[in-house]
Amino acid sequence: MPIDATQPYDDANIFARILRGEIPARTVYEDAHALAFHDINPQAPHHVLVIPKGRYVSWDDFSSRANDAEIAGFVRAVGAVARAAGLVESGYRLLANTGRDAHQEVPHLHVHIFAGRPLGPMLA
Ligand code: DGP
Repeated sequence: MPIDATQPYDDANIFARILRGEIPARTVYEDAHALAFHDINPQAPHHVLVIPKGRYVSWDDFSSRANDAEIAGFVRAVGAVARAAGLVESGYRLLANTGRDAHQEVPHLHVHIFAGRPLGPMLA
């Protein structure tokens, strides 16, 4: 079910539980601002999710409420995850589904990294 991007943060959401170590994930990167792990239902040969450690429902919530250090740290983490996976030369796609029409399902901001094959001109 798609979520409402304006809903309050729910500490029981699945990515909050992964952050707290209550649910396992195939982690590929972690720093002070972000955690990255493989998507459970990969849509490309390489499909990783990067999430901020702060309690943000969506891209809208994050971009309006996070402080500059959190935003810079998260953006740098997304780049670092892609570089560490060796994706820069072949290329990769970033996606942050936000709210109902984008079919955001998990109410904790996540950026998808897709790579590993030609992805075509657009996902929409
Ligand atoms: P979105 O539609 O943008 O909200 O994508 C949510 C993604 O989260 C979807 O590709 C599947 C993934 N996902 C859902 N539950 C879990 C989980 O428990 N573990 C992992 N690793 N990924 C999950």
